[in-house]
Amino acid sequence: MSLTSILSADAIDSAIKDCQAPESFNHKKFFQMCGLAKKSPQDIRTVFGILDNDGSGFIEEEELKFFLQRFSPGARVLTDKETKSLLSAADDDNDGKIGADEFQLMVLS
Ligand SMILES: [Ca+2]
Ligand SMILES: [Ca+2]
Repeated sequence: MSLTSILSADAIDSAIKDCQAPESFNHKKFFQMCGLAKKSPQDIRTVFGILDNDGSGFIEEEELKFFLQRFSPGARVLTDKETKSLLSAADDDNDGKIGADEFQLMVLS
């Protein structure tokens, strides 16, 4: 399963291009632009599974750093600041990682 089976490659491209400059990543805008915000809960859960690269059931900080590269292999890594702000946007229970439900809430918020 790859992200392009859920999201259009063009939409992913535009979303990645929009945040090419370091510190310009905005998760709300990104999820809108790549089309994820309009997907079904099931699709969002599948995307969560892809972002959880090691299959731990959570997206950890280390995986978040490479968040954009899961969407497009040539994309940049997130800066430490962007990684932390993305984590805190989703991490409602403050355990330092993003669970499937937390991810869903963030994408749909
Ligand atoms: Ca993980
Ligand atoms: Ca959490």
